[in-house]
Amino acid sequence: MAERNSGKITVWRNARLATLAAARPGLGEIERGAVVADSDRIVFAGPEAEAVIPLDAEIVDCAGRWITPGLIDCHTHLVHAGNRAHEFELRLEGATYEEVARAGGGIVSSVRALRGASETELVRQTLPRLDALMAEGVTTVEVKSGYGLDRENEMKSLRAARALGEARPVTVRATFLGAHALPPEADGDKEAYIARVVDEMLPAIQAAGLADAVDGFCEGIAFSPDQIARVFDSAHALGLPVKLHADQLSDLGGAALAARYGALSADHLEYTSEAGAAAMAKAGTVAVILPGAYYFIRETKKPPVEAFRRHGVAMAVATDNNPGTSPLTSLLLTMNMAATFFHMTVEECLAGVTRNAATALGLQHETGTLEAGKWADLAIWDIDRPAELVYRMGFNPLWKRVWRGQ
Ligand code: DI6
Ligand code: FE
Repeated sequence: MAERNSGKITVWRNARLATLAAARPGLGEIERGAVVADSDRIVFAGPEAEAVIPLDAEIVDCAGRWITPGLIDCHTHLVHAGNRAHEFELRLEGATYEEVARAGGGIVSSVRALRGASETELVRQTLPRLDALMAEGVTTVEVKSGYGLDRENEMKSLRAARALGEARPVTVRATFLGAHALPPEADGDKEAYIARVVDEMLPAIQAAGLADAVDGFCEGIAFSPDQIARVFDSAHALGLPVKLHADQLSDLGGAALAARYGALSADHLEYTSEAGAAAMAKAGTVAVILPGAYYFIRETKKPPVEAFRRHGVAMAVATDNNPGTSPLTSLLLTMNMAATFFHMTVEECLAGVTRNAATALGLQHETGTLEAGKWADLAIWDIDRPAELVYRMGFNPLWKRVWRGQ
């Protein structure tokens, strides 16, 4: 902290804190608490009686409201064009997600729409979704590519993701998901497409500084563990961390594959085995639970939350916002689903959209808890107890959102 420019001091006082600090039990609750920020960083979060408050500080009286860390949506496909309401109607008539995908709908129809949209148009269509997340206290959001599926359009998607962070006061982490689906022009040749991901797309994206991580979709309808391993090998060679859509529709050993590569996270995980959970625990790979997709495709197999607990795997919770399987832009509702469907506790849900979500993005030293040294990313809520954030459905009690002290 020696390097810090001492700037504007802001104090949020007369508050109750859920710090989510790992060293404290439970939610790390502090009654009569205060948060002090110097410019964009927290310098104190604790009992108000212990806070050092300079005379010229800006004071915000929170009148007993609760402060949590700003929320983090650590898995989204927020940048996409158009929507798939028509496909939804087909599914209501009985078609399954896999049937729609095999019949040329699904992800590929979103690829056509994205290729037809300019970067400006993509940003324009995405901002309302980002605004909906931010209105519920989101201060960090991960955004994947994966609807471009060629170099030019994947780079356009990632530039659009970066542009979101310029257009709004929010931290954006961009993830390259070239290995998401096979584009129509690949004519069924997955090997040749993976070679393009590795030889053409990844190096260009890395050179342009457009990606913070690399993701893949390991699934029968997408790519095999061997194909994903090739993508991960080159990601690592370029110094990029990896994540994986693993075991969503079947168990191909995706969780263990992610763990083998020291992945930041493995996501979905409905079909993950006990061995997969154990491997993730050993690697410190975060389990990202995505109840929106589970709900929307009417999955019945639940992720092995109990095994994750037993093995000590950190769990995050995210919207998976995407046009095909999770057109969801509420992290509060997502927590309610995680609790109701998967029996995650209030503490697990809240840690899942703060501390553990930060770890799933490699940002655990910057955000995700109310602790000195972290960015001053706060959500201030008009509630009497933190459980209300998980309990309600379709109600937003956010009072103020603070991103990097503002
Ligand atoms: N798993 C999903 O649920 C989404 N992508 C993925 O890898 C689906 C994306 C889509 O259908 O557009
Ligand atoms: Fe996803």
